Amino acid sequence: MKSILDNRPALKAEVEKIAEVAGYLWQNGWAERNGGNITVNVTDLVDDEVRNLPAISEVKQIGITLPALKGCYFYCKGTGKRMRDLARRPMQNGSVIRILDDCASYVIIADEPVLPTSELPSHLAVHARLVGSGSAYKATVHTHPIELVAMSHNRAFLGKDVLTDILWSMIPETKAFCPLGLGVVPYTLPGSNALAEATLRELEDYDVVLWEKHGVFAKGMDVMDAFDQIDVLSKSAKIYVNAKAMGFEPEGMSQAQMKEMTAAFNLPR
Ligand code: 2HA
Ligand code: ZN
Repeated sequence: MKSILDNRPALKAEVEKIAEVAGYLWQNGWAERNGGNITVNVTDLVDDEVRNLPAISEVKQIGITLPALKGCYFYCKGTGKRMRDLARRPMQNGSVIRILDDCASYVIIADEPVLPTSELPSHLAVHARLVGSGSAYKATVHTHPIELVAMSHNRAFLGKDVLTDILWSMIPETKAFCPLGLGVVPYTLPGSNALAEATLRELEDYDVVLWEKHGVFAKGMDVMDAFDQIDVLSKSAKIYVNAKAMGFEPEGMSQAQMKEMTAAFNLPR
């Protein structure tokens, strides 16, 4: 079957990266059933032929108007689709959409009319903020990492940067590779505008945001970068959980050792 990926190595490589990450999300146990979402801004990877491709869906309303996204193209996981299926067949479990000139609607252009994720408005709102601010970030990932979600059930962890400090102190790499830490959004209905708004606010200060009792939402330069940041935070959470399971409170690196990391790796704080 003909695919938009044929003879477009850059776009094909990007979609293959998305499929690879979808496999990691499933293998990690973070993506039960249709859990989680991936959207990637692929505007820079499409050519004039793609820009002229006809729509293969009717015009769909986004639900919000996002002027920054006029004429942009996104790969989006399909609504109700499973990460474990997307890992093997990305163009049958996701699709490429074009944002129309009214900036409030879109059409699907390839490969099949797979309807995008129900979280499309919140993902696109984040992309609009990124494009509008001239950011090089192109990918957003939402998933359900077990230990991080478990930690969000403890109210004592939900204060500003309480979890950031615990997770950074479990292993030096976490601070180096997730240098902004972990933002927290109090429990909010999935798919709601309120959740999108709160996520946008936290993403001003963080690359990864924990949705209380639900999951994480990350932005990254590409889908692998977003995944890596979630993965290092999850690793720290696993170390914390393992220490607790052995029956003790983990000591954590000292404040002096954390400061030493900041200086040695030239970290923001
Ligand atoms: O799309 O995980 O929170 C599936 C989800 C929504
Ligand atoms: Zn979710």
